[in-house]
Amino acid sequence: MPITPTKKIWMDGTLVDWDQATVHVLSHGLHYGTGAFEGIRAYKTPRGVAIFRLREHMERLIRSCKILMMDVPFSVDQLCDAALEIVRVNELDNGCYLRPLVYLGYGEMGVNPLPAPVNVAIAAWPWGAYLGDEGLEKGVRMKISSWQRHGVNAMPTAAKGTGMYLNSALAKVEAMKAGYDEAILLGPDGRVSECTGENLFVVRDGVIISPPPSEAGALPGITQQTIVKIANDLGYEVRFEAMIRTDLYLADEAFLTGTAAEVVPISSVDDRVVGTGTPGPITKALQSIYFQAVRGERTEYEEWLARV
Ligand code: PPE
Repeated sequence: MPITPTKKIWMDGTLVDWDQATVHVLSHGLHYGTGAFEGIRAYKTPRGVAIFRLREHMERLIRSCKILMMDVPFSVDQLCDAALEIVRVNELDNGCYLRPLVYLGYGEMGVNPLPAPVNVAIAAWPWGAYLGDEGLEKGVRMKISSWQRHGVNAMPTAAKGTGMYLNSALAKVEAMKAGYDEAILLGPDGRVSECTGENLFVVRDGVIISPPPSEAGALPGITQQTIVKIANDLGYEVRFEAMIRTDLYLADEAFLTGTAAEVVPISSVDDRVVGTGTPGPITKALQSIYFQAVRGERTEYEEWLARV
């Protein structure tokens, strides 16, 4: 998806012009994937633009960096302030996607990451529906990938590490080239893990189920947690439970969740139609409340919004 340039990018504490926000080609992160990132969305609300679950995202970024032993020279508060500032100075009043990135910079070569400088950047730009407007509305066609999600001792799946996305990119390309919208990855034990940039849920007999992130080797999703809260508030039973691919084929409903993707119905998995093949009632209810929450139309979820 193309990037729409905005005016400024926050880099290590200063605002840099969009076109000047460059790094040296010998930056460590470019060679070895040594970095961690976040994806955050801000939405237009009746009381101005607000960033959704900002603090939770910045806290996860710091946790990712702890796992990867990168000392971030900024606090969660400073990162949150920087994110608010970048939305403000770029006048992104209609909402945007934010991309905080911690990466090992220029000055050291060789795999040992410890001596390399830790750099931080936050960019923001308007970004449309990640899996398309039609996907949001009608659902997406999924394919189980022949690529396996990392085992938890191959890659730290609780971290949103930049290099880990090679695995996602391979799965995404395979699925797209085969004519599908998105891939579902299984872990080394054959259980369902997650998608290339989203967590996954199924609905069966009125119960909402998602693979438990630690066991499934999936990123603990903030949207996943958001959906759990909304579903509980609606009175649904939600379980974190391991699942296998046929659980997807036999689900009444299925959907995926992620900050970029938002809440997207799944219409089929490996050409097996899920439910009726159109978004089911529970998926639609959760999706609609999610959009109301991010857009500041639900007072009970106000605390999730950081006003710019
Ligand atoms: N799993 C993966 C692998 C993942 O990348 C994401 C977010 C999630 C689950 C959902 O997490 P959360 O956003 O906290 O609900 N993927 C981000 C990056 C997407 C991209 O293409 O870049 C995102 O959604 O911003």
